[in-house]
Amino acid sequence: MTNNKFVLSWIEEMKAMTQPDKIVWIDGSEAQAEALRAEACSTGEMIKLNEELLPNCYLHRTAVNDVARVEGRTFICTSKKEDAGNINNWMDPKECYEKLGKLYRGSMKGRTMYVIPYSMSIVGSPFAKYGIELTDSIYVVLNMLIMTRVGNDVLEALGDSGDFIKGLHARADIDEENRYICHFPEDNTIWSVNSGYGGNVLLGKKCFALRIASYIGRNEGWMAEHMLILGVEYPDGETKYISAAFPSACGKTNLAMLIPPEFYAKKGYKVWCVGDDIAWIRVGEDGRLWAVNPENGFFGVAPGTNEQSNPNALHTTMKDTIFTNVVHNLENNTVWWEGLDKNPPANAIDWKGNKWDYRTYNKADKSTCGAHPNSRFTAMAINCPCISKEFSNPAGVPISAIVFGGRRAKTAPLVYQSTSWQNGAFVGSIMASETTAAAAGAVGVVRRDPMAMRPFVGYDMGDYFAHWLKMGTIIPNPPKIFHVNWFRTDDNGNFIWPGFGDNMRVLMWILDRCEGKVDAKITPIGYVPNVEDINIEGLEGVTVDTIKELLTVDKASWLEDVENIKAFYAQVGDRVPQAMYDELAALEARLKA
Ligand code: GTP
Ligand code: SPV
Ligand code: MN
Repeated sequence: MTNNKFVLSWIEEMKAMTQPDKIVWIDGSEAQAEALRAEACSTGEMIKLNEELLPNCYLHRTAVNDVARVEGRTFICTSKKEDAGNINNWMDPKECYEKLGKLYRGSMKGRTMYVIPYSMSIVGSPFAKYGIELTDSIYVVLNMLIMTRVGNDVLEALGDSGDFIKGLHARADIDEENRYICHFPEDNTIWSVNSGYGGNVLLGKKCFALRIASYIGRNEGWMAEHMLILGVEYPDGETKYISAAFPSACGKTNLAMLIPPEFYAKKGYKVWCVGDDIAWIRVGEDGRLWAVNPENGFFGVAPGTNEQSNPNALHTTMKDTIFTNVVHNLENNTVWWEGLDKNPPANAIDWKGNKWDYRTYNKADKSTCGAHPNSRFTAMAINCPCISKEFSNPAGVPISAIVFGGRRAKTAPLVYQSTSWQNGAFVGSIMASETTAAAAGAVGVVRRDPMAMRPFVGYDMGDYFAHWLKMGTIIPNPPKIFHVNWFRTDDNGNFIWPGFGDNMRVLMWILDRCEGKVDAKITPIGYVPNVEDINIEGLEGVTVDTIKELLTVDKASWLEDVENIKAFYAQVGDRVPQAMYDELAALEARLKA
């Protein structure tokens, strides 16, 4: 496969520790993938779905205790604790290697170790970074084949170099008490053990493309962000690109694939998806920021995905897809999840593998769901009806606007614009959002989630803020920075803004602002639209008064937020840049004026 001595000696070392019966190199061929699918079906690890209705689609169920990322068990192992910072969990690298070494020892006895050479971004492109994941899970292999670019060409591109990310994953006993997701940014190494779930085990994704890449990007002068990338094509054919950072399960996939409301569609506007979760961003030769999506597929939230909310995502999953923890519809051997349609199958198996009677479903009690709230689909980007023609462009796309957003029932207005790059970085740093089922733990609790990166920064959060500020000084022509909130609720807890495709109405205000085509009102938090500038043509139930309500900036609740931000900055610690404190003080002063 390769003569690369860095690769071979590392694999020998990992083999000696985990003791697999055999080693299989993944070459990226369809024949090998097909054989692995067949093997996974023969052991029950995967279930083949209806070939006519869902060609080449499979269902997988994880262990009941293993359904989401585990932030409490995720560690950044730098030699100095302060380099990981206060927001991350830290373990001494030596101690961590020893501790996990014991868990890995002999864990692959009787099993096969798969060697997955993969690339984040187009193989051979200037943006590309390579990794090798060793795993004893066929499910991981098949997911990585969709989510990344896998195969021999990666080994060829790597050549004799030792510049690759060494990922080791072992299922071991899927023991929650001994589950660890550990990153060694100084060694380009990731060790994951005792999980079989998504972000814990598809090591190219959060572990590499965000945690390790953010560390590399800080050292090299670029950014790895938890952002979607989309293009808005105007009737004259010109396309403008937006990247947006929302926390997990807060709407990136949905926004990235949105269908324009009829008002815009009729005029010839189109929206194209470049990426739905991760962006690697650099300063281009023209002085603008350029972004690529380093992934090759989507690991998207299933519940709530339907013909109305996100038809593009739904159509993407109609072939070549792996579904995880959704309902198995035994009537026609397909899948179902809450919010797919109003016809739950009568004869069905729930995500835990038990017979499921939809009549027992009670919206208020998540434990009665047929699909897990964090059930997901793994689907190929090229199967997406609205995939951008720039998806595979190694140069990426130029970014006109950066958008931050969270899930806030109150406080944050529908949209506002920062007043400068520095102020925009501050707006990102004070982001907050209600927690979701994407990570283990309580759901619906507001927490600060700077730039939607709280779980994903591979170094000190204060240094990360400083990196954002520094980027501002090296981008001659920076994008404008905005903040949105689709999730404001009324007194009954209902979302006020219709969201989904109608979010385009807000994107158009944002793009108009970038071109200086529309005025705005200055408030203590930044620029807010004049009410009449959010287009509501054809929107049922939304009036100018609704928009007015969505755009209100309530000083009292913002002042409460300021206190919360102060506490959060104190928690981040002494590396929070002075400029962020200056921005915070200025915000407080404006709110009190
Ligand atoms: P990760 O893959 O976890 O990083 O999440 P994501 O940000 O891609 O989230 P996704 O787009 O899958 O959205 C998750 C949830 O948010 C789903 O339940 C959606 O139905 C809901 N959602 C997305 N967009 C909107 C919106 O505009 N309004 C409302 N009310 N809900 C939305
Ligand atoms: C997220 O939680 O932000 C995800 C899903 O995108 S996972 O890959 O599991 O992290
Ligand atoms: Mn994500």
